[in-house]
Amino acid sequence: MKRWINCLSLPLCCVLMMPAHPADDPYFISASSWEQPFADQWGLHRIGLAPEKNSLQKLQSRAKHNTVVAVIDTGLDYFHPDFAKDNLWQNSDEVANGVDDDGNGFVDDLIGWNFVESHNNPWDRSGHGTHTAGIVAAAVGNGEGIAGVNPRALIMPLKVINFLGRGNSSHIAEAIFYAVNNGARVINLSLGGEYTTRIEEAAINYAVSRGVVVVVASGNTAEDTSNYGYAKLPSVITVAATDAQDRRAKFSNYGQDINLAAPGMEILSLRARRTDFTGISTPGEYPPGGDFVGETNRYYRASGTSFAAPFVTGVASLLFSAYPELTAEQVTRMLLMSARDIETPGWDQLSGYGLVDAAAALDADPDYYTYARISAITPANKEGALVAEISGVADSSRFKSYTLQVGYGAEPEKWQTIGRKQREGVAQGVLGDIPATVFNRKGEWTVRVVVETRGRGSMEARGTLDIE
Ligand SMILES: [Ca+2]
Ligand SMILES: [Ca+2]
Ligand SMILES: [Ca+2]
Ligand SMILES: [Ca+2]
Repeated sequence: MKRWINCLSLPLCCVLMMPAHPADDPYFISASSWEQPFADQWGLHRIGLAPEKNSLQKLQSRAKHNTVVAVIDTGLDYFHPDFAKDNLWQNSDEVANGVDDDGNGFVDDLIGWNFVESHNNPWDRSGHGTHTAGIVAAAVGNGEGIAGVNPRALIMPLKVINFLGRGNSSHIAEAIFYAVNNGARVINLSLGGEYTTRIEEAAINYAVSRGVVVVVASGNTAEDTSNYGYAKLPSVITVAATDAQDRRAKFSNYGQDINLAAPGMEILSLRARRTDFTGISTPGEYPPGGDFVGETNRYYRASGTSFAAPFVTGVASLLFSAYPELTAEQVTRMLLMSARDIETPGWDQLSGYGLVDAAAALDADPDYYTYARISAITPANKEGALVAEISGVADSSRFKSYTLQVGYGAEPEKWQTIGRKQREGVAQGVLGDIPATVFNRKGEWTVRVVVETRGRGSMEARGTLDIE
């Protein structure tokens, strides 16, 4: 089956001039380089790695250990001037001698693998993989270009997508197995497609069973993720895209599978030599070179959930680099529970638990969780009465109680509590029934579950239904 990359191009809007500052990574503090009305690295700033109060330096200095991050994509321009050799994974058990020294099934796999052409050079001829990798691990404080999220990330480039933006599922599965077996702790999959094959699902299950965090892009077709590739798999972290106002990007896929959101509009990162990948997704209307940035054209701006996922990948790897003893489950909890709530209160279908926050994630309690979700509202007949059966999640490591409430309209001013406080959590299942008689007006109603915790406040989630 075919897969493609999750990017698209968007026109720029208006102009805002900001004063230029001298700095180590010039784009980290500059703005309007392509006449956009926001900072050049706005995405990094919005996830808590900002120039103010040296937050980038303070937070990144907590990363003291290397973390291997597999970027399963179009490859990597590992000679880019803003990509340090120290950030490239090296297979220390392999030498260039035509022999598979470490017996892992790949001859001379010194820095990764090219699954498309079956050789050891994962060079990027499209640019998508280099852009993705740059968000995670562009060199920080080197007087050049941009800053990446985690200066201690080691990028393992695994090339599965060709220069036309196409790849196949067996190569992707092989690359996932390779990543897990060769030390990756985080896998970034900024790839899309309509469904997943058995072999890909097996590969992802293997990665998760081995304690690897798998981060995937939710997709750019503005549709429900239940129809969309890896995004719908329960064991991965599915990432939606936001814009510079912390709103969900219009193209970003949504649904029950969304776990987190991250910046994904007009993201500045590294441009691989001789590449211009936006033209692949928007032929005809795209002027060649229209997304190049900088006098040397070595930087590139692009939009898509492809570039939201690597922010989450970067923060996941930053957590491992700060605390290498963490498990994948703990890292996932820290990411979700520390996310900044956006869109409707609590978990929602557009942004999951919210916008990833590097600063809050680093200080999160690895063992704390509170999950609140409404996954379905179904009419049912119980003991002769019509009810709305509410399914979802109401669970916490510090669980106290939960209640179901209803209100009229999309954003109710008043809430009516249904039944009594429930003293037992629900990991996934029926939260309760609401008698149909409660819905005494036509129109949209909102149902919410509110989980009360011991000492950590409350968490809510909402669902809506139409009464005709
Ligand atoms: Ca080998
Ligand atoms: Ca060798
Ligand atoms: Ca740099
Ligand atoms: Ca929300």
